[in-house]
Amino acid sequence: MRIRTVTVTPVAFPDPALLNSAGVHQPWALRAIVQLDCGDGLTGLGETYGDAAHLALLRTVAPLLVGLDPFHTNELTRRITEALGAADAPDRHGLTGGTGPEKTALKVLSPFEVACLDLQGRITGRPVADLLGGRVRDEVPYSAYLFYKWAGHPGAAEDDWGPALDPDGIVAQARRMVDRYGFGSLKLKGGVFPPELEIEAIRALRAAFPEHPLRLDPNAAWTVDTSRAVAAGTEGLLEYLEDPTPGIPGMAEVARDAPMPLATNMCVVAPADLAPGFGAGAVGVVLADHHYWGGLRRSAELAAICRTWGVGVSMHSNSHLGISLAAMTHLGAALPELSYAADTHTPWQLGTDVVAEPLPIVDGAVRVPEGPGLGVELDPDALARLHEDYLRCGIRERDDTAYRQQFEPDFRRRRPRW
Ligand code: GKR
Ligand code: MG
Repeated sequence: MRIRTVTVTPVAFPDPALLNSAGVHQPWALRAIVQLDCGDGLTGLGETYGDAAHLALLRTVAPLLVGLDPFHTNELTRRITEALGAADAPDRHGLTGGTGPEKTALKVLSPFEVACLDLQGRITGRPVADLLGGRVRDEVPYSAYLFYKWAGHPGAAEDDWGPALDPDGIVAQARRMVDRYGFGSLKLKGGVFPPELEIEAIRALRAAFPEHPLRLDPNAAWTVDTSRAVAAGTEGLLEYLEDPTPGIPGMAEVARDAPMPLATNMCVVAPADLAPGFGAGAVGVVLADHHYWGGLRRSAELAAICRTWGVGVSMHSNSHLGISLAAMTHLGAALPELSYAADTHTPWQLGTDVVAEPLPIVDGAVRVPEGPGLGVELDPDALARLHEDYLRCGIRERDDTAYRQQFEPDFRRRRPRW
């Protein structure tokens, strides 16, 4: 069984005006869909970022994978890392930390590794979770991902979720997320308003949802001193505080007397960060993300390293579609170390997807598919439509800062800001 064709298709899907420390989400989010075709109706699926520089690297390596045995992921890795050499494709938004050739190669590897695992599952008739050591849970819990947001994109109609610009708006958004999807924990994307206002929102969430674990993630918008003050001011309210301040040294300073663990998807984001980050005691939780940790098996390795260091594991997400949700769910099912509900942007995609039957979120969790591979099928018409949207939307790179500056020319991305 060999890979005969490799297809990389950029897609775009509507994204609401969600605010963060970098700016605001553009009207379209980009992804790339990878298909590895082995003939005989066997196609493996992967999903990754769709930004132009990343897409160019995916396209550079794609032809080199023809002829590869989908079970030989070591050879897959060798071909990709050799071909990329010192290539680097930094993200403009910086919301997943620094970059470099190692992280870039792992980002490029990821969707192909996932697609190989999907193929392996389809060939052997086993779900991907089985290829990762077998499920330790039948359902993977996800948390509601709350965002401050504008009512709609400027110049467009108000979207289905409406505005959320104060504690009442955030509580209303949370109520709707919990009613609709049954989420059992809540994460607020902060770094948008001065920290006192975000603490108020956390207090309002606590009052409205006394039993729900809460998290706050300002994406490194605060100085060490501000982070310390917020950590002290939210004592007893948060299960973790995520990336309050930039960099390992700053995080380590905050962690020293924070009453809750600090979590990260910004300062420990590549293998080279593990020893310095853990050695400095900078984080108590890593948000694994298979999209930049090199795929599902390497994310499982990351979780094992976290276990060795006594560091907890959660899961990070950016705007994504149903192939990624399926991959995250199989990974989450097979990770004994997953100690927190995973993040997902799924509700913000408003039902748009490239898979025929997206996995539903019920009672705050996704049931692990029983079928072979990832357990989701591509909808070719939807793929074609979303590719057309990509061609038409004019966006080729995620840039939350530049988009926000179109409406607030004085807006600057500053980390830290407060
Ligand atoms: O979607 O705006 C967003 C988030 O801020 C995302 O880009 C972050 O990478 O979800 C992420 C996080 O936890 O930092
Ligand atoms: Mg984060």
